Amino acid sequence: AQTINTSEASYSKADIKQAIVRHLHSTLGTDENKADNHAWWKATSAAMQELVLERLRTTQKTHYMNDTRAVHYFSAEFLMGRLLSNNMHNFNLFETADAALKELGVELADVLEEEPDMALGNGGLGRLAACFIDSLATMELPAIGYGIHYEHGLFRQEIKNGAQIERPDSWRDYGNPWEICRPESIQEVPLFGYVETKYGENGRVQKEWHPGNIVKGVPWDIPIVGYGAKTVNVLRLWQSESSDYFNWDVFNSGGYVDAQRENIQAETISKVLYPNDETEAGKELRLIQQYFFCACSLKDIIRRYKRAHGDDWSRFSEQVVIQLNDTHPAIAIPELMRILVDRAELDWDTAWGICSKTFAYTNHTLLPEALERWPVRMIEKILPRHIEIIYEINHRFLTLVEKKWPGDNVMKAKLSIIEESTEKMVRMGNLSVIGSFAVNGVAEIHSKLVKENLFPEFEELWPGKLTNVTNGITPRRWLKACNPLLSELIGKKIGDDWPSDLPRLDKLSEFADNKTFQNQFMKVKQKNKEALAAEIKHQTGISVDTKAIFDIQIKRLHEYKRQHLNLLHIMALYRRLLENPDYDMHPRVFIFGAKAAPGYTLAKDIIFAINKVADKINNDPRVNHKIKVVFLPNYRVSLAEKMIPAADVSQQISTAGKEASGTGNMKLALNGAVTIGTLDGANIEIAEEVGDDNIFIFGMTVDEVTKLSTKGYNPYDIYYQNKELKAVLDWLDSDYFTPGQPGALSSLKNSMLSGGDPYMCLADFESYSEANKALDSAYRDKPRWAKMAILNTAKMGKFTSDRSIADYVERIWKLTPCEVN
Ligand code: 26Q
Repeated sequence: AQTINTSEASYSKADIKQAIVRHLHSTLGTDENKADNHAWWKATSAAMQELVLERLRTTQKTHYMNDTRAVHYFSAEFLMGRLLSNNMHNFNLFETADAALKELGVELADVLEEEPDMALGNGGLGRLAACFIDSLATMELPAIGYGIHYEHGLFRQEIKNGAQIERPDSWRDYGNPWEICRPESIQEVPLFGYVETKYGENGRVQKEWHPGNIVKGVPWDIPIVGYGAKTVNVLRLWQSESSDYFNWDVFNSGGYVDAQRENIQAETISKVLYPNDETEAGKELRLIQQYFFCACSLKDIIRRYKRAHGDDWSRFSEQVVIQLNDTHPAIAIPELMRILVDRAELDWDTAWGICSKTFAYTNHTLLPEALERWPVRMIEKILPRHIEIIYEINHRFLTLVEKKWPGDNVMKAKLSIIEESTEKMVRMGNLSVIGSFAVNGVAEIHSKLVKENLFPEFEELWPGKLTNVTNGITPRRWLKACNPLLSELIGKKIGDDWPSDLPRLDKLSEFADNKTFQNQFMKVKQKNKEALAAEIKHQTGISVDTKAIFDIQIKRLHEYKRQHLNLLHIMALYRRLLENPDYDMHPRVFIFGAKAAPGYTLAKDIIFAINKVADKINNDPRVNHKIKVVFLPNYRVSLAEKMIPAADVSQQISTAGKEASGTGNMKLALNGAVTIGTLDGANIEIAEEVGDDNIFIFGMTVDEVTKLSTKGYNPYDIYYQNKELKAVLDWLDSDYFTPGQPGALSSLKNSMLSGGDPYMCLADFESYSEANKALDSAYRDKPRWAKMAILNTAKMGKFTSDRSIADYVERIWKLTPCEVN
């Protein structure tokens, strides 16, 4: 029997069987005959968790004994997905568990399907956090993730008559076998109230915040198992609860009913994840969420630091680095200042010295509508002491600006943390840059634009502070676990070390022209396509031809990502086929997965349009089944794991300059999909790795987009020039796709004409159409396509999140690994 490579925690097949059955009996109170798949899942998870917790204890002891410097990854989102299969792979117990369950008459694959996704994130930013904590544990780096224990993760999407319906996500309804509640580490968080100014003996001004409410933060720990299961770190998620003792005062003074009302409020804080990917909503509860988890996490960090160093703050920033995942946790900066100045009674300069050596900030967007700004009035009400501290930080910063650019008030207005609009606003991006020792973008082009367009003056003020760390993905989840057939084939060819050393995949390059290997590689792809075809049939009832090109666009629905450009092209192909039934194209299945923010009307209209066009095309015998269009509902991590291995083509078609990085592009290429994409985000670096022959690049560059906007872009020029495009857009105004409802798709047309086509779909259409033709003929040349697909897998070494983490460690965090034995 197979055993794992850690000494203390080791299971044979017989051990696993025994442990699973033991949990069926004594944890779940059932037995082998009564158990359904859900019970088997719970028992199997509980059996794995025994090993996980063993390694967790060892890791924590080791970190404590070595008093290690650690990174604290602050993120409002962790999009973890399912954990059982990954934990098994990390312990090298997947095959053993599979065999053990078989002997019990149970299919592991069915058991894995029982696990609900942990969908505590919107998309790229949340999934990046999940990949990063996977790499941190794998690389044996001391690290902890801090976030929010949302009761409801990202909404579940249903499609009714083509339109998106949101339903609540209840990932914990039947319990979560991985999380551990830690009541001994509960924290209290003050909110609202007022600030009292006191004068000490030495004339020192003392500020005391009298909160109007105190809420409790209850920590839940999710163990994060590294590959090989040596280090097990934790993800600590805070759940809000009302703080009974505080409300006793109100209770005793006769405010019983009001006290009850406060209690309801407290529990609301961690109730639900905001689904507004890439838009700044400005809601009070969102700010409270952000402060809540930052305050809990900082107290937790300080408690741990004090245990080792007492009241000596001088070593704090040597031991603690806090990475801010976008500006969502930026309120942690004034919160740490408050603790140091008001509580520890350090002088401002000492406190600021510590604070500004502790934080580092990652920017994930240039879109103006996504840059967080909070009304001063709102912060004043919820966090009355923090607004004072923010003003003080700003005052001292503007003194520095005055020294650098004397008399330049335009510069001051631009760099100020406070935006002096009618409604004064706090700019969280500026606060984050000022309060951090390092700032990074997430792909080369994005970081360049952060330096040149978003924060050029900060670059002048603090040369070297702004830098780049290109994103990455964990190959454990995004190849080994999700694509077992390809993983096995790769293993046979180049050995089994690639999951923790992804650049080794380059060894596959020498077989890219090898007929046998090409056949094996494409046979795996074919099998994966058959599995996805079955899933499509099951989910939607649509039959697809698995010999067709599987063309996949999976990501949040947003205009800048241009799902509607993809749709325009599909409609153009459809027209070509109607006009000429012999139109020469390889059959193609266009597959979409996307959630729209519930309040983003046009995004929802695009989902509706995709579904309506799909209905029409899929049921039109005249197109001879050359095109099928599939919208798979409820796109999420576990669905991505089924779609990605089956992709021939990866659609990465954002307007140049708008997609900070993208990470789905990396996952698809790693699994042998060929990209059709713009020179945007990480696509540029993917193109550099695979070479121009193995990717289909189209459209305007960032510079060309800028030039066209400056010159003045008029979509009508293109509309009247391109007959096909005009016909396709006009089609949207008819009732062809929505019988009896003319105009049901008009909002889409309007956005691209009278709306000014803000993301320049029409400008890139022709180039996109040509790239698609090139792709189509490449696919028909079987050896050529096989070579391209192989090279896409082979050349993805750079995009392992292990490399991203190594970059952070070397350039920002300065951590050393801590071996756990
Ligand atoms: C902000 C305010 C209020 C409510 C919600 C939000 C909010 C939530 C999520 C704003 C933005 C997000 C998520 C952003 C995101 O996922 N950005 C993506 O980050 C990826 C990882 O770096 C990049 O690859 C993508 O290019 C970028 O779009």
